[in-house]
Amino acid sequence: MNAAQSPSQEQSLEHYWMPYTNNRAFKLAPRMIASAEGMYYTTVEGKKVLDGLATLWCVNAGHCRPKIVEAIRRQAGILDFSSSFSLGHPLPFEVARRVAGLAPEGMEHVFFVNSGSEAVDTALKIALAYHRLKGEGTRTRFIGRERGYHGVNLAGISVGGVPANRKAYGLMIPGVDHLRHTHDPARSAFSRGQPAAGAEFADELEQRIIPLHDASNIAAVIVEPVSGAGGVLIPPKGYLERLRQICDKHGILLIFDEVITGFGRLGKPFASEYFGVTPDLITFAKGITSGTVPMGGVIVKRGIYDTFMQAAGNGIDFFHGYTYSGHPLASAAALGTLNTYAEEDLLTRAQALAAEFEQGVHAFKGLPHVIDCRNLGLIGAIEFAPREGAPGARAKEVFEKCWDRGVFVRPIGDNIAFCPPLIVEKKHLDEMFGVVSAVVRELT
Ligand code: PXG
Repeated sequence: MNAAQSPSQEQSLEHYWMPYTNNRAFKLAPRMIASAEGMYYTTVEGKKVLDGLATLWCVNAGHCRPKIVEAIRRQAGILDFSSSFSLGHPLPFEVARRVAGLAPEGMEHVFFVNSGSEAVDTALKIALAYHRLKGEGTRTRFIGRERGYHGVNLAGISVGGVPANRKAYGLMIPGVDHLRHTHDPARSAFSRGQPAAGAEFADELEQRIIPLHDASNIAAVIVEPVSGAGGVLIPPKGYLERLRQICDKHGILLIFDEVITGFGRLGKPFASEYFGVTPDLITFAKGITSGTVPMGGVIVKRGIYDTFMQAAGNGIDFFHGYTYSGHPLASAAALGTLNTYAEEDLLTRAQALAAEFEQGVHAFKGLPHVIDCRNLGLIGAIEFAPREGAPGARAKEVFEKCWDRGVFVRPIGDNIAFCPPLIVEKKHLDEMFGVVSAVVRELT
């Protein structure tokens, strides 16, 4: 342990304003990680902690995997940085080719960014510019969904539907409406996999939103195929299909935010393939590098890309990009990650483990205060009845006690979310669910 890591040196923790954190509480009692390997972290005190959330839904290949580490190391000494603005280097071209190969048929072009938030804002800008190029410049509105999480940039929180992420920021971007979320415990609590009821939630798009705004003013609908940070909400059977039909009928683009579901979470490279529903744009991040180096992107359908190319004449086709789009280290990390996924069949591994995982999630049914269990592929959640006067307190308590007992899971409101790295084995699932259920049994 070096001085900078020492939790005893309170002063040294003062300067870092940590994101999405109770800074005061953390700095009084830091949870500090020193290293990680495979499924486990090691804390600065030397305690091993099982990573039940792929850290923040991203470390799909597990921690410090040798080929990924080596790819990043090697690249740092070959080409540290070169921009993608009218210059190029080979790696992001190769990553784009590989990602397009994993994407649904017809989605062939990839724009790189550095995070999920940037991917979302990029996708929304592509949608606006596309309609304008097609002579439909009135299509400027976006439709998001309650409890949707699309990152933290201004457009992302505007289409997002997590109240706490929005309330401090006033108007955000104008012209946004939201579909209702699909969580329906009265009909669908304890559904195994996709709930049978609720496809009709998609009809709100055609019955309320399109009549209100007129399709000619709507650019795109953006949803997570499975919403993650909003509490792990599994789409009802037929719901995504119906959204696709309605968007097609009205010339509205459909964006799937696959920042969490991309790269194997449901046992296919993308959730789009799992559900058999092809959107017009896919946003991704996290799993592309298994969390090792920041990278994200937007995959677009051929026709959208072609529209930009045809309209541009001799000039720049899209006035958008980040200094670090297609960064060499991120690209090397992505190739190392994609190679690891391919060699270990990790992008389909969730299929083999889904039944075991489902058993583990649904074994919470009947434990104190548990009012729902949800799962699909290797993502799931249990939900508690809120404690009187203290919503979220039960999940927070479960999170804290599990951490103390060596398992990391995420509290989201009154939910505990599970999203293990895709290298997870039965013994890890047993350990994770075993510790969490022991803690849940003690809940008051
Ligand atoms: N879209 C989705 C679907 C996400 O889950 C983002 C966009 C934004 O990605 P970046 O890389 O900009 O963070 C995300 C990120 C949580 C939590 O509370 C979830 C995310 C990030 C941080 C916390 O579970 N998801």
